[in-house]
This record gives sequence, structure tokens and C-alpha cells, in this order.
Amino acid sequence: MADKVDILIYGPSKPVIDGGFPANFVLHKFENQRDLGRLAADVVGRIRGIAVTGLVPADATMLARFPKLEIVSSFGVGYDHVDSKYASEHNVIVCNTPDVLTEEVADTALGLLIATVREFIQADKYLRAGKWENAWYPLSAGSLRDRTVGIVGMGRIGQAIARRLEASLVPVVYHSRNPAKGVKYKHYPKLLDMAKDVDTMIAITPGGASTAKMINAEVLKALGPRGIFINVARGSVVDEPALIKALQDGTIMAAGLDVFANEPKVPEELRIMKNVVLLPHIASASVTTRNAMDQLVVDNLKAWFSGKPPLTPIAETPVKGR
Ligand code: NAP
Ligand code: 8YV
Repeated sequence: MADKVDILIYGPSKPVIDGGFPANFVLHKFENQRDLGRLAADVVGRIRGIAVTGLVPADATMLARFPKLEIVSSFGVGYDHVDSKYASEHNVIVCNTPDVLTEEVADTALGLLIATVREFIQADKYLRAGKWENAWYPLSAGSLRDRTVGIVGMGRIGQAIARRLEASLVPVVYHSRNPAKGVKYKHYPKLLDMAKDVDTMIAITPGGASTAKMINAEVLKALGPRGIFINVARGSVVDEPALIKALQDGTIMAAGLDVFANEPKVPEELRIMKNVVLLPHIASASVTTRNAMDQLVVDNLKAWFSGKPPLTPIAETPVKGR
């Protein structure tokens, strides 16, 4: 019989994760940081792996509780809620769940863009209110036919979004710190320069300090009065009060937002606006894709504790051996 491995399941309960481990894994399930106070001291001392199953903060204080910690397997491709600096300094591997959600998130980005530009949600409300029986819904001011899209972040998901736009005959350019390998679209090293040249912007970068509020009042002003802003990245990449003001005073035309600064709280100003489409952070949220993400959380831990390298460690915590 293999040695027992104590794992903390931290975050929401998931059938694929809760039921995914062989018998030698001992699972300790806790939903949030407050609950962790109930963990018995002897268990704390035995935890060797953590499955972070949702957007719960795994900060330095939380991680430092576990002296035997070897690996954190986090749900989601973004890991700005896990302190990777602490992990790297303490020889703890962090894994995320890239690739398995790329196409789903790109589908959502395109759906959100089209719903925003062509006013699908307003048109749906119009029909349900019985107004079509009196008059046709007004023509949408926006169209994808005369737009250029600037993608902020040209990684796995940015490229999948660009492929969809290209198939729709929409010109694409992008901003990232470095030109993306093998990508033919025009690269802008400066976000503001790109904002001046496009009328539509889709954000799909990581969150965290390096992207915090990069989409600010100046960028939104440069996007201009035809401007459409789509955010499927993180709420933190936008100066949210500046975005609200830009939408209220016509600095930009409309926005489609899947992510917010203080989720799940969404400012009332946004909730009452007609020129926004708001989604509750669902870009990857189909059963198929979420199951694949959950499975990868499990598979990273299973690989590591059966003596193999984890499947998807993040760049900041390369595997150095045991
Ligand atoms: P990825 O392959 O690592 O791509 C990240 C891209 O962002 C790269 O092009 C990178 O290029 C760029 N980038 C990173 N830091 C930057 C900065 N400071 N300024 C400008 N560009 C920057 O990641 P991915 O798989 O495409 O995922 C991207 C992100 O999407 C995730 O981290 C997550 O935040 C978000 N996401 C959201 C949802 C959702 O549910 N809404 C779902 C999945 C993912 P450089 O390094 O050259 O700058
Ligand atoms: C998840 C995400 O919705 O992968 C990401 O970075 O934002 C999403 O796929 C998120 O982790 C919520 O739990």
C-alpha cells in the first residue's frame, strides 16, 4: 500500500476533485480561509498538497501554515489569487489549468463582443416586453463590419480569440510586453498607441500587479466615442471607476464585462446602464470545460505524488526535484 498523502481541498466542493483521488490520498475539505482555523494542528503538519478549487485567496499567510507543503494545484489558468512569489521562495510548486479552457473562453469573448456591439440583451428585453408587435427594434449603432479589434494579451486565449475574429473578417492587432511567437498580427509595445488606432478592445491578460489598472481613463479616451471594451481577463486590469465614468459620459460607446474589481459585487452604476452586457465570470463555465479543469487539478497532484513531474507547473515555480 502506498504511503498516505494528506491533501487540503481549499475552496468550493467539486465532484470531479472530491471523488478523483485514489485511496492513499487523505482529503481535508475547507471552503474558505476562516474555516481553516478549524484544521487540527496534527493535520496542518501533515498537509503536503493543496487543491485550490476556486478563486479563494492562497496568500503567503495561508500557505505559510503548512510546513510540509510541496505543491499547490490551482483551478483556473489565472493564478493571481495564489502567492507564487512565496511558493517560489519556499520550493513549493504551483500548477494551474491552462489549455483545457482556451477555446471555451475565446467562444465567450466573441459572444460577449457580438452581444455588446449588436445589442442582443436589449433586443431580447424588447421582444419579451411585447414591443416588437408595435415596431421593429431600432438598428444597432454598432457593427463588427467596420471595426478593428485590439487584443490586450496575445497568449493562448488571445490567439484563440484572434482566430475567431479573423474567420469573421475582422482586422486584429494586439498589445503585450513582448511580440508573441509565430503571430502575424501587428504588435504594439505600448497599449496607449494601440488604443489610439483601434475602436474595439478585448482584455485577456493575467491579473496581478503588472497589469493592475492598465486600462485607465487615458486608454479609454484614446479608444474614443465609438469605443467598445470587452473584459474577459480580470477586473483588476481596468480602473473600474474610470470605466464607469467613460460609459456614462460617452467617452466610449459600450462594454461587455465578464469580470469585475470586487467580485461578486458589481457596482450599481454598471447594473443600471443600458450600454453594458454583464456576465457573472462565466467565460469557462460549461460543465465540459469545468470538469476538464477540475480533472487537471487532480492530475497534477496525482502525478507529483506518484513520483512524476506535475503536468502544468507555472513558469515561476519550475520543478527542481524533491
Ligand atoms: P497566457 O497564454 O499566459 O497569455 C497571457 C498574455 O498576456 C501573453 O500574451 C502575455 O504576453 C500578456 N501579458 C502578461 N502580462 C502582461 C502585461 N503586464 N502587459 C501586457 N500584456 C501582458 O494566458 P492565457 O491562457 O491566454 O490566459 C490569460 C488570462 O485570461 C488568465 O491569466 C486569466 O487572468 C484570464 N482568464 C479569464 C477567464 C474568465 O473566466 N474570464 C478564463 C480564463 C482566463 P507578455 O508576457 O509578452 O506580456
Ligand atoms: C474561472 C478563470 O472562472 O481560468 C481562469 O483564470 O478566471 C476562470 O476560468 C475562475 O478560476 C473562477 O473560479
